[in-house]
Amino acid sequence: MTENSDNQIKNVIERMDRPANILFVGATGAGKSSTINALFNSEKAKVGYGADPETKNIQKYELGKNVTLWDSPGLGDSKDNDEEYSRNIESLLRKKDTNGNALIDLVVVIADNSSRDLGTVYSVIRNVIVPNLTDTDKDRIVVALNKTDNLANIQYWDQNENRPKPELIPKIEAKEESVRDRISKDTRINPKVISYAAGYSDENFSAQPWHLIRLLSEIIATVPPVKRITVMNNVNQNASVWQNDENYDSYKDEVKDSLADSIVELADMVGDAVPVLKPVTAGVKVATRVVEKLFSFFF
Ligand SMILES: Nc1nc2c(ncn2[C@@H]2O[C@H](COP(=O)(O)OP(=O)(O)OP(=O)(O)O)[C@@H](O)[C@H]2O)c(=O)[nH]1
Ligand SMILES: [Mg+2]
Repeated sequence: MTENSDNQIKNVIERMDRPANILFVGATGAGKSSTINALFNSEKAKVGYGADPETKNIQKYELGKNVTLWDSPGLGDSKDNDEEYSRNIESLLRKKDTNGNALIDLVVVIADNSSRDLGTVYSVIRNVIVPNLTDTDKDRIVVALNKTDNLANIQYWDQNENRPKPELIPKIEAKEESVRDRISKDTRINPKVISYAAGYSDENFSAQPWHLIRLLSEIIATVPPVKRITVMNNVNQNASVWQNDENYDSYKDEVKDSLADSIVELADMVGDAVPVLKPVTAGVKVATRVVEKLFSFFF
C-alpha cells in the first residue's frame, strides 16, 4: 500500500462527507429521543428547532458538520396536535436539498413494541410518510420497534443478560412479521422492521440497549451510499451500547461491508481517480481495511 493510494482513498472519503438528514417519527413516548441518544454522539449536538414556521415543532440535532437529526413531536396525544405535527412532517419530507433531491435521506419510524395498538404508527406511515416520498425514495424507511424488553410479561426477559429468554423469540419474530404485513398491505412498500430496545436509566436501574447494532446496520444500509460514511462518523463512540446482540459480530460485518461498498461505489463514480480500488475484489479489501482504521472504536 503506497502513501499515494492511501491519500487517494482519503480524498474519496472526504467527498463522501455530504450532508445527511434523518427524520425520526413516532407516537408519544415510543422512544424517539432515547433512540437518537443511544445511536448518536448527541451530547455535542447543537440542538434547536426547524427554522421555518412549517417545521418549527420539529427538534433538530446538528451533529458534527454534516448530520442533522430531526426529532418530530410525538403523535397520538390529541387530534389537533396530530394534524399540526403531521403537516410539519409533510413539509419537511417535501423539502429539497441544493441538488433538488429530497432533503430527508431516511425516515426512522419508532413504535412501542409493548403496545398492542400501533394504529398511530400505521396511519402516519400510510397517510403522512409514504405519500410524501418520491418513487425513488420509497424504500428509505426503517421501522424500529422499541422497548422489546416490555413486549411480553417481564418474566420472558432475562434481566441479567438483558436479552429475551428463548420463549420470547418467536413472539418477537411474529410481531415483526405482523407489522411488516400490515404496512405492506397498507402501502405496498416493504420496509425493514426491527425489534430492539434503546435502553433507559432511572434512579433504580439502568439497561443498555439491545439489538441497537441491528438498527444501525439497517440505517447505514438504507441511507444513500455516498452518505454512509458521514452517518458513521457521528455514531455513539461508547462501544458498550453496541455489544448487546446475539449476532453482534455479523452485524459488525454488515456495517463494515456497507461502508466498504460505498467507498468503492463512489470511487467508481468519480472515475479513475483511485486505481487501487478498481479491481473489484482487491478494491473492496483495501476499502475494508480503511474502514476498519477509520472506525477503530467500532470494529
Ligand atoms: N423499558 C424501556 N423503556 C424505554 C426504552 N426506550 C425508552 N424508554 C423509556 O420510554 C420513555 C419515553 O422515551 P422518550 O425517548 O422520551 O420517548 P419520545 O418518543 O422521545 O417521547 P416524546 O418526545 O414525548 O414523544 C422514557 O421514560 C424512556 O426512558 C426501552 O428500550 N425500554
Ligand atoms: Mg422526545
